[in-house]
Amino acid sequence: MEGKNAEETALHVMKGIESQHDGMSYVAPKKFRKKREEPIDLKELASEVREGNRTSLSKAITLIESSNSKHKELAQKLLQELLPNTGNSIRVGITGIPGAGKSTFIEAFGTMLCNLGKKVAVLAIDPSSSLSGGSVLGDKTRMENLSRHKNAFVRPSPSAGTLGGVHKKTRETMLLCEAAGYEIILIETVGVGQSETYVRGMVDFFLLLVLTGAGDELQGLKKGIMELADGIVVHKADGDNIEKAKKTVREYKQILHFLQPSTPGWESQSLAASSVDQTGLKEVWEMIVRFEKQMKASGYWDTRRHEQTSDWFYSMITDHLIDSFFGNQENKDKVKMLENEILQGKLTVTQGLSKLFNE
Ligand SMILES: Nc1nc2c(ncn2[C@@H]2O[C@H](COP(=O)(O)OP(=O)(O)OP(=O)(O)O)[C@@H](O)[C@H]2O)c(=O)[nH]1
Ligand SMILES: [Mg+2]
Repeated sequence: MEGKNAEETALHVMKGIESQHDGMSYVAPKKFRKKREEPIDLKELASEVREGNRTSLSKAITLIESSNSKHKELAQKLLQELLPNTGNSIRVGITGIPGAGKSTFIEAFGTMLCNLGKKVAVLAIDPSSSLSGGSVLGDKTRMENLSRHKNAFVRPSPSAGTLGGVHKKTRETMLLCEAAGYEIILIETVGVGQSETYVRGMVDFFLLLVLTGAGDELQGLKKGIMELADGIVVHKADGDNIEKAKKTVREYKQILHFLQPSTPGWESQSLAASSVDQTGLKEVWEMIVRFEKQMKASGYWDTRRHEQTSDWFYSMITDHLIDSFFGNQENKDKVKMLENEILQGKLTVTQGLSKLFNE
């Protein structure tokens, strides 16, 4: 509901009375609202986005996030208009378990980059938000300084939808931010489930934040995630934790040596940093710059981006086919019926499939 209102406010001019309260009865404000939709001038909106107007950028993102079919169509036209202005950023994904300090890191790292004169946009993918009502950037307070910086743009994650849907919107939001001149896009994602794979599929550099004392865990669970990372930051390397962090960095270095690199031609690095003490942040940036240089020189930068766009297209085709198949009641009924026959042992699964598609 909240999201919807925000959407309306950003896209329409609301006319009328907010609420009426005469002390005796309360009249729902909606009845009195006459929605007047201001026609959106796409060319104008596009040029404002290109000029880096933040209000217009927010408006454009709201359009992208809208599920209204008219908005969807407009959003795609806007994106098409802006496509020539996209692609000129370094896209960095940042992951780590809850509490690893991702938001705090982005605030400190982003502020440092902004102070270097870079334009930084922060986005988030939060698969849990639609379930728990929480949001990666819901605790926006931690990014208060960064959001106030003139070179920064902080956008909380869309609050609803499947992970697939959120990831699609984040990609398009990223393109809009590029068109608005943002040179570095930081995407925060919680280190659980599928979201890392999604984010790996849309960024150039993938950064994993870990904590000290990971020891045994290194052998098991995290291998998959570690193989997605181009850099591993042992975070909160401050106070009593500094020595332990150095030791953990050495451990990660040894392990990374044996793992498949996430990016061909790049040996994934490990280093220590503290967002509280603001140490190691410059080194993280230098690592990313080195990565960009090497990958552009080898040609892999463009290769990966092309692959990512193709993968995106194919995954959208799959999503579309699934949606249109299950969106059809006749298909749903037939599936249910065949499922029952399968469960009763009358049909094999393969036979059920053949019957479904009349093959
Ligand atoms: N000592 C120390 N504490 C830190 C540092 N960075 C973050 N923290 C603390 O770690 C806690 C978690 O920080 P967040 O930035 O919210 O972590 P997160 O990874 O974004 O968490 P989720 O969004 O819930 O996944 C907070 O209490 C921070 O104050 C750091 O560099 N040093
Ligand atoms: Mg966070």
